[in-house]
Amino acid sequence: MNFNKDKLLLYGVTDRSWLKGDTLESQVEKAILGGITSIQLREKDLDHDEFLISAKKVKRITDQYKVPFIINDNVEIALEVDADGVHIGQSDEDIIQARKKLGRNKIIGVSAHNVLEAIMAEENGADYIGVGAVFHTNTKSDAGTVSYETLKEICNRVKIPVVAIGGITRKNIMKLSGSGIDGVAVISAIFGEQDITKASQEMHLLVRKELFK
Ligand code: TZP
Ligand code: MG
Repeated sequence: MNFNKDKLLLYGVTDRSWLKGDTLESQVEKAILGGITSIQLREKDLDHDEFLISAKKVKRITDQYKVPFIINDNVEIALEVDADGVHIGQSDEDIIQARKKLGRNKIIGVSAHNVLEAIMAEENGADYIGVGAVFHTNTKSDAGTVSYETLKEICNRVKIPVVAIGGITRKNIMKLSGSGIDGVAVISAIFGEQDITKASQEMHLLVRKELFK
């Protein structure tokens, strides 16, 4: 996988609670057609075998469109399906262990909520950092909020790419302009929409406009 920061521009994160009778892989395809540049499979309620089945189905789509495929919080699943990488939470041990298991060629993303966590993640070998929640979100009940100032400082202090996450919509994305982020990660503003392709298309145009002006 030819991964670089451009692939983080519009990072879709899946959520089964928005399926409404559709399949996850079909939703992912719709989001890709609209312009998401990476996808993270986030499965919070599946056991190992179910997660594996889901990952294989989604990977068929991401392979077809050559979109980077990241697994949330599960190095074993990432290895089993040969995903492009993993996204993990706050544990230094995790990053180092994950790197040992995945090797140099896989992507490791790490969540950070402050400057120190971001610097530590970079030192421990993360490839990118996810910072949030930058706005209020109903998607993750335990997500604390990170201020614009902190987001900006993180972007200044680390060399690896930074994506913002949490409550980002087409209406508030412009508030992230000038922070230095490389992209945004989004669940509900894409997968919670009636027309997923249209939502990601509009979001893609807005991210480009707001982040690079
Ligand atoms: N981590 C911090 S906020 C969040 C995660 C996974 C939820 C993002 O979802 P939404 O719907 O884009 O606010
Ligand atoms: Mg930076």
